[in-house]
Amino acid sequence: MKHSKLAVKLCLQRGYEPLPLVGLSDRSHLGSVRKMIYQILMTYTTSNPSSKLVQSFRSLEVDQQLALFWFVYKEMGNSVTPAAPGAGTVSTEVAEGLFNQVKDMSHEQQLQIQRDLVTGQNNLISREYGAMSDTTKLLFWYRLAQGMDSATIIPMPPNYQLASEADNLLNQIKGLKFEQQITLFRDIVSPMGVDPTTAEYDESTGL
Ligand code: 45D
Repeated sequence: MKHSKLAVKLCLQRGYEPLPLVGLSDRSHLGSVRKMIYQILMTYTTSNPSSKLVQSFRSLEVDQQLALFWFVYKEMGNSVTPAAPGAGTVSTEVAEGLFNQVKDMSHEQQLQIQRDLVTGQNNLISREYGAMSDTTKLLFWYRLAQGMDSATIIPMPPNYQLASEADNLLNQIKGLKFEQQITLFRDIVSPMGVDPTTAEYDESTGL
């Protein structure tokens, strides 16, 4: 009894709702706690608008993913400023270094390398990409899109039209709040490329 009073006090001190106060007083309630956690997780993963959109995005063909991402960039316009303060985990130099490697390639290679990133082909660029933080990945894609604007990176063909599925997705993305959009883009770019810490040895490339 003394024990649980102490527990309540400690919880309150740390700003947590003590279990006894929400009606969960002893170990026999552990099952209910697990059930609650499970329900919360399930609600999150099935009703989180971003996670459904991520899945839809990934189910598009690679060129449609690239094209859609381009239109997203166009929509975002000036709302993104890479110099934004509080860009804690972003490494501008790392993003720039990888961008410069792509910039030096031919237009055809630039397109191929972006397709490879999307599909997770094992090559040096993909591995360097996979070693970057999610925010740095975002910045890298942002730099590529800027490069397309100035034609240092292969530009979009003029009058390119999105397929209806991708266009539908674009409209859903437009309807998200800014923070939700950023979360979505992070979730999209995060698994692209190859994570060098977990990738299996590839005999054909020796990577
Ligand atoms: O010929 O916290 C097709 C930071 C086929 C700051 C093609 C940030 C036909 C820190 C495939 C269509 C700024 C990093 C050609 C946050 C054909 C921070 C080619 C936020 C040529 C939050 C298509 C950053 C191609 C954000 C090559 C929000 C398409 C960044 C390429 C957002 C498309 C970045 C590209 C976005 C799209 C980048 C490169 C939305 C890039 C989009």
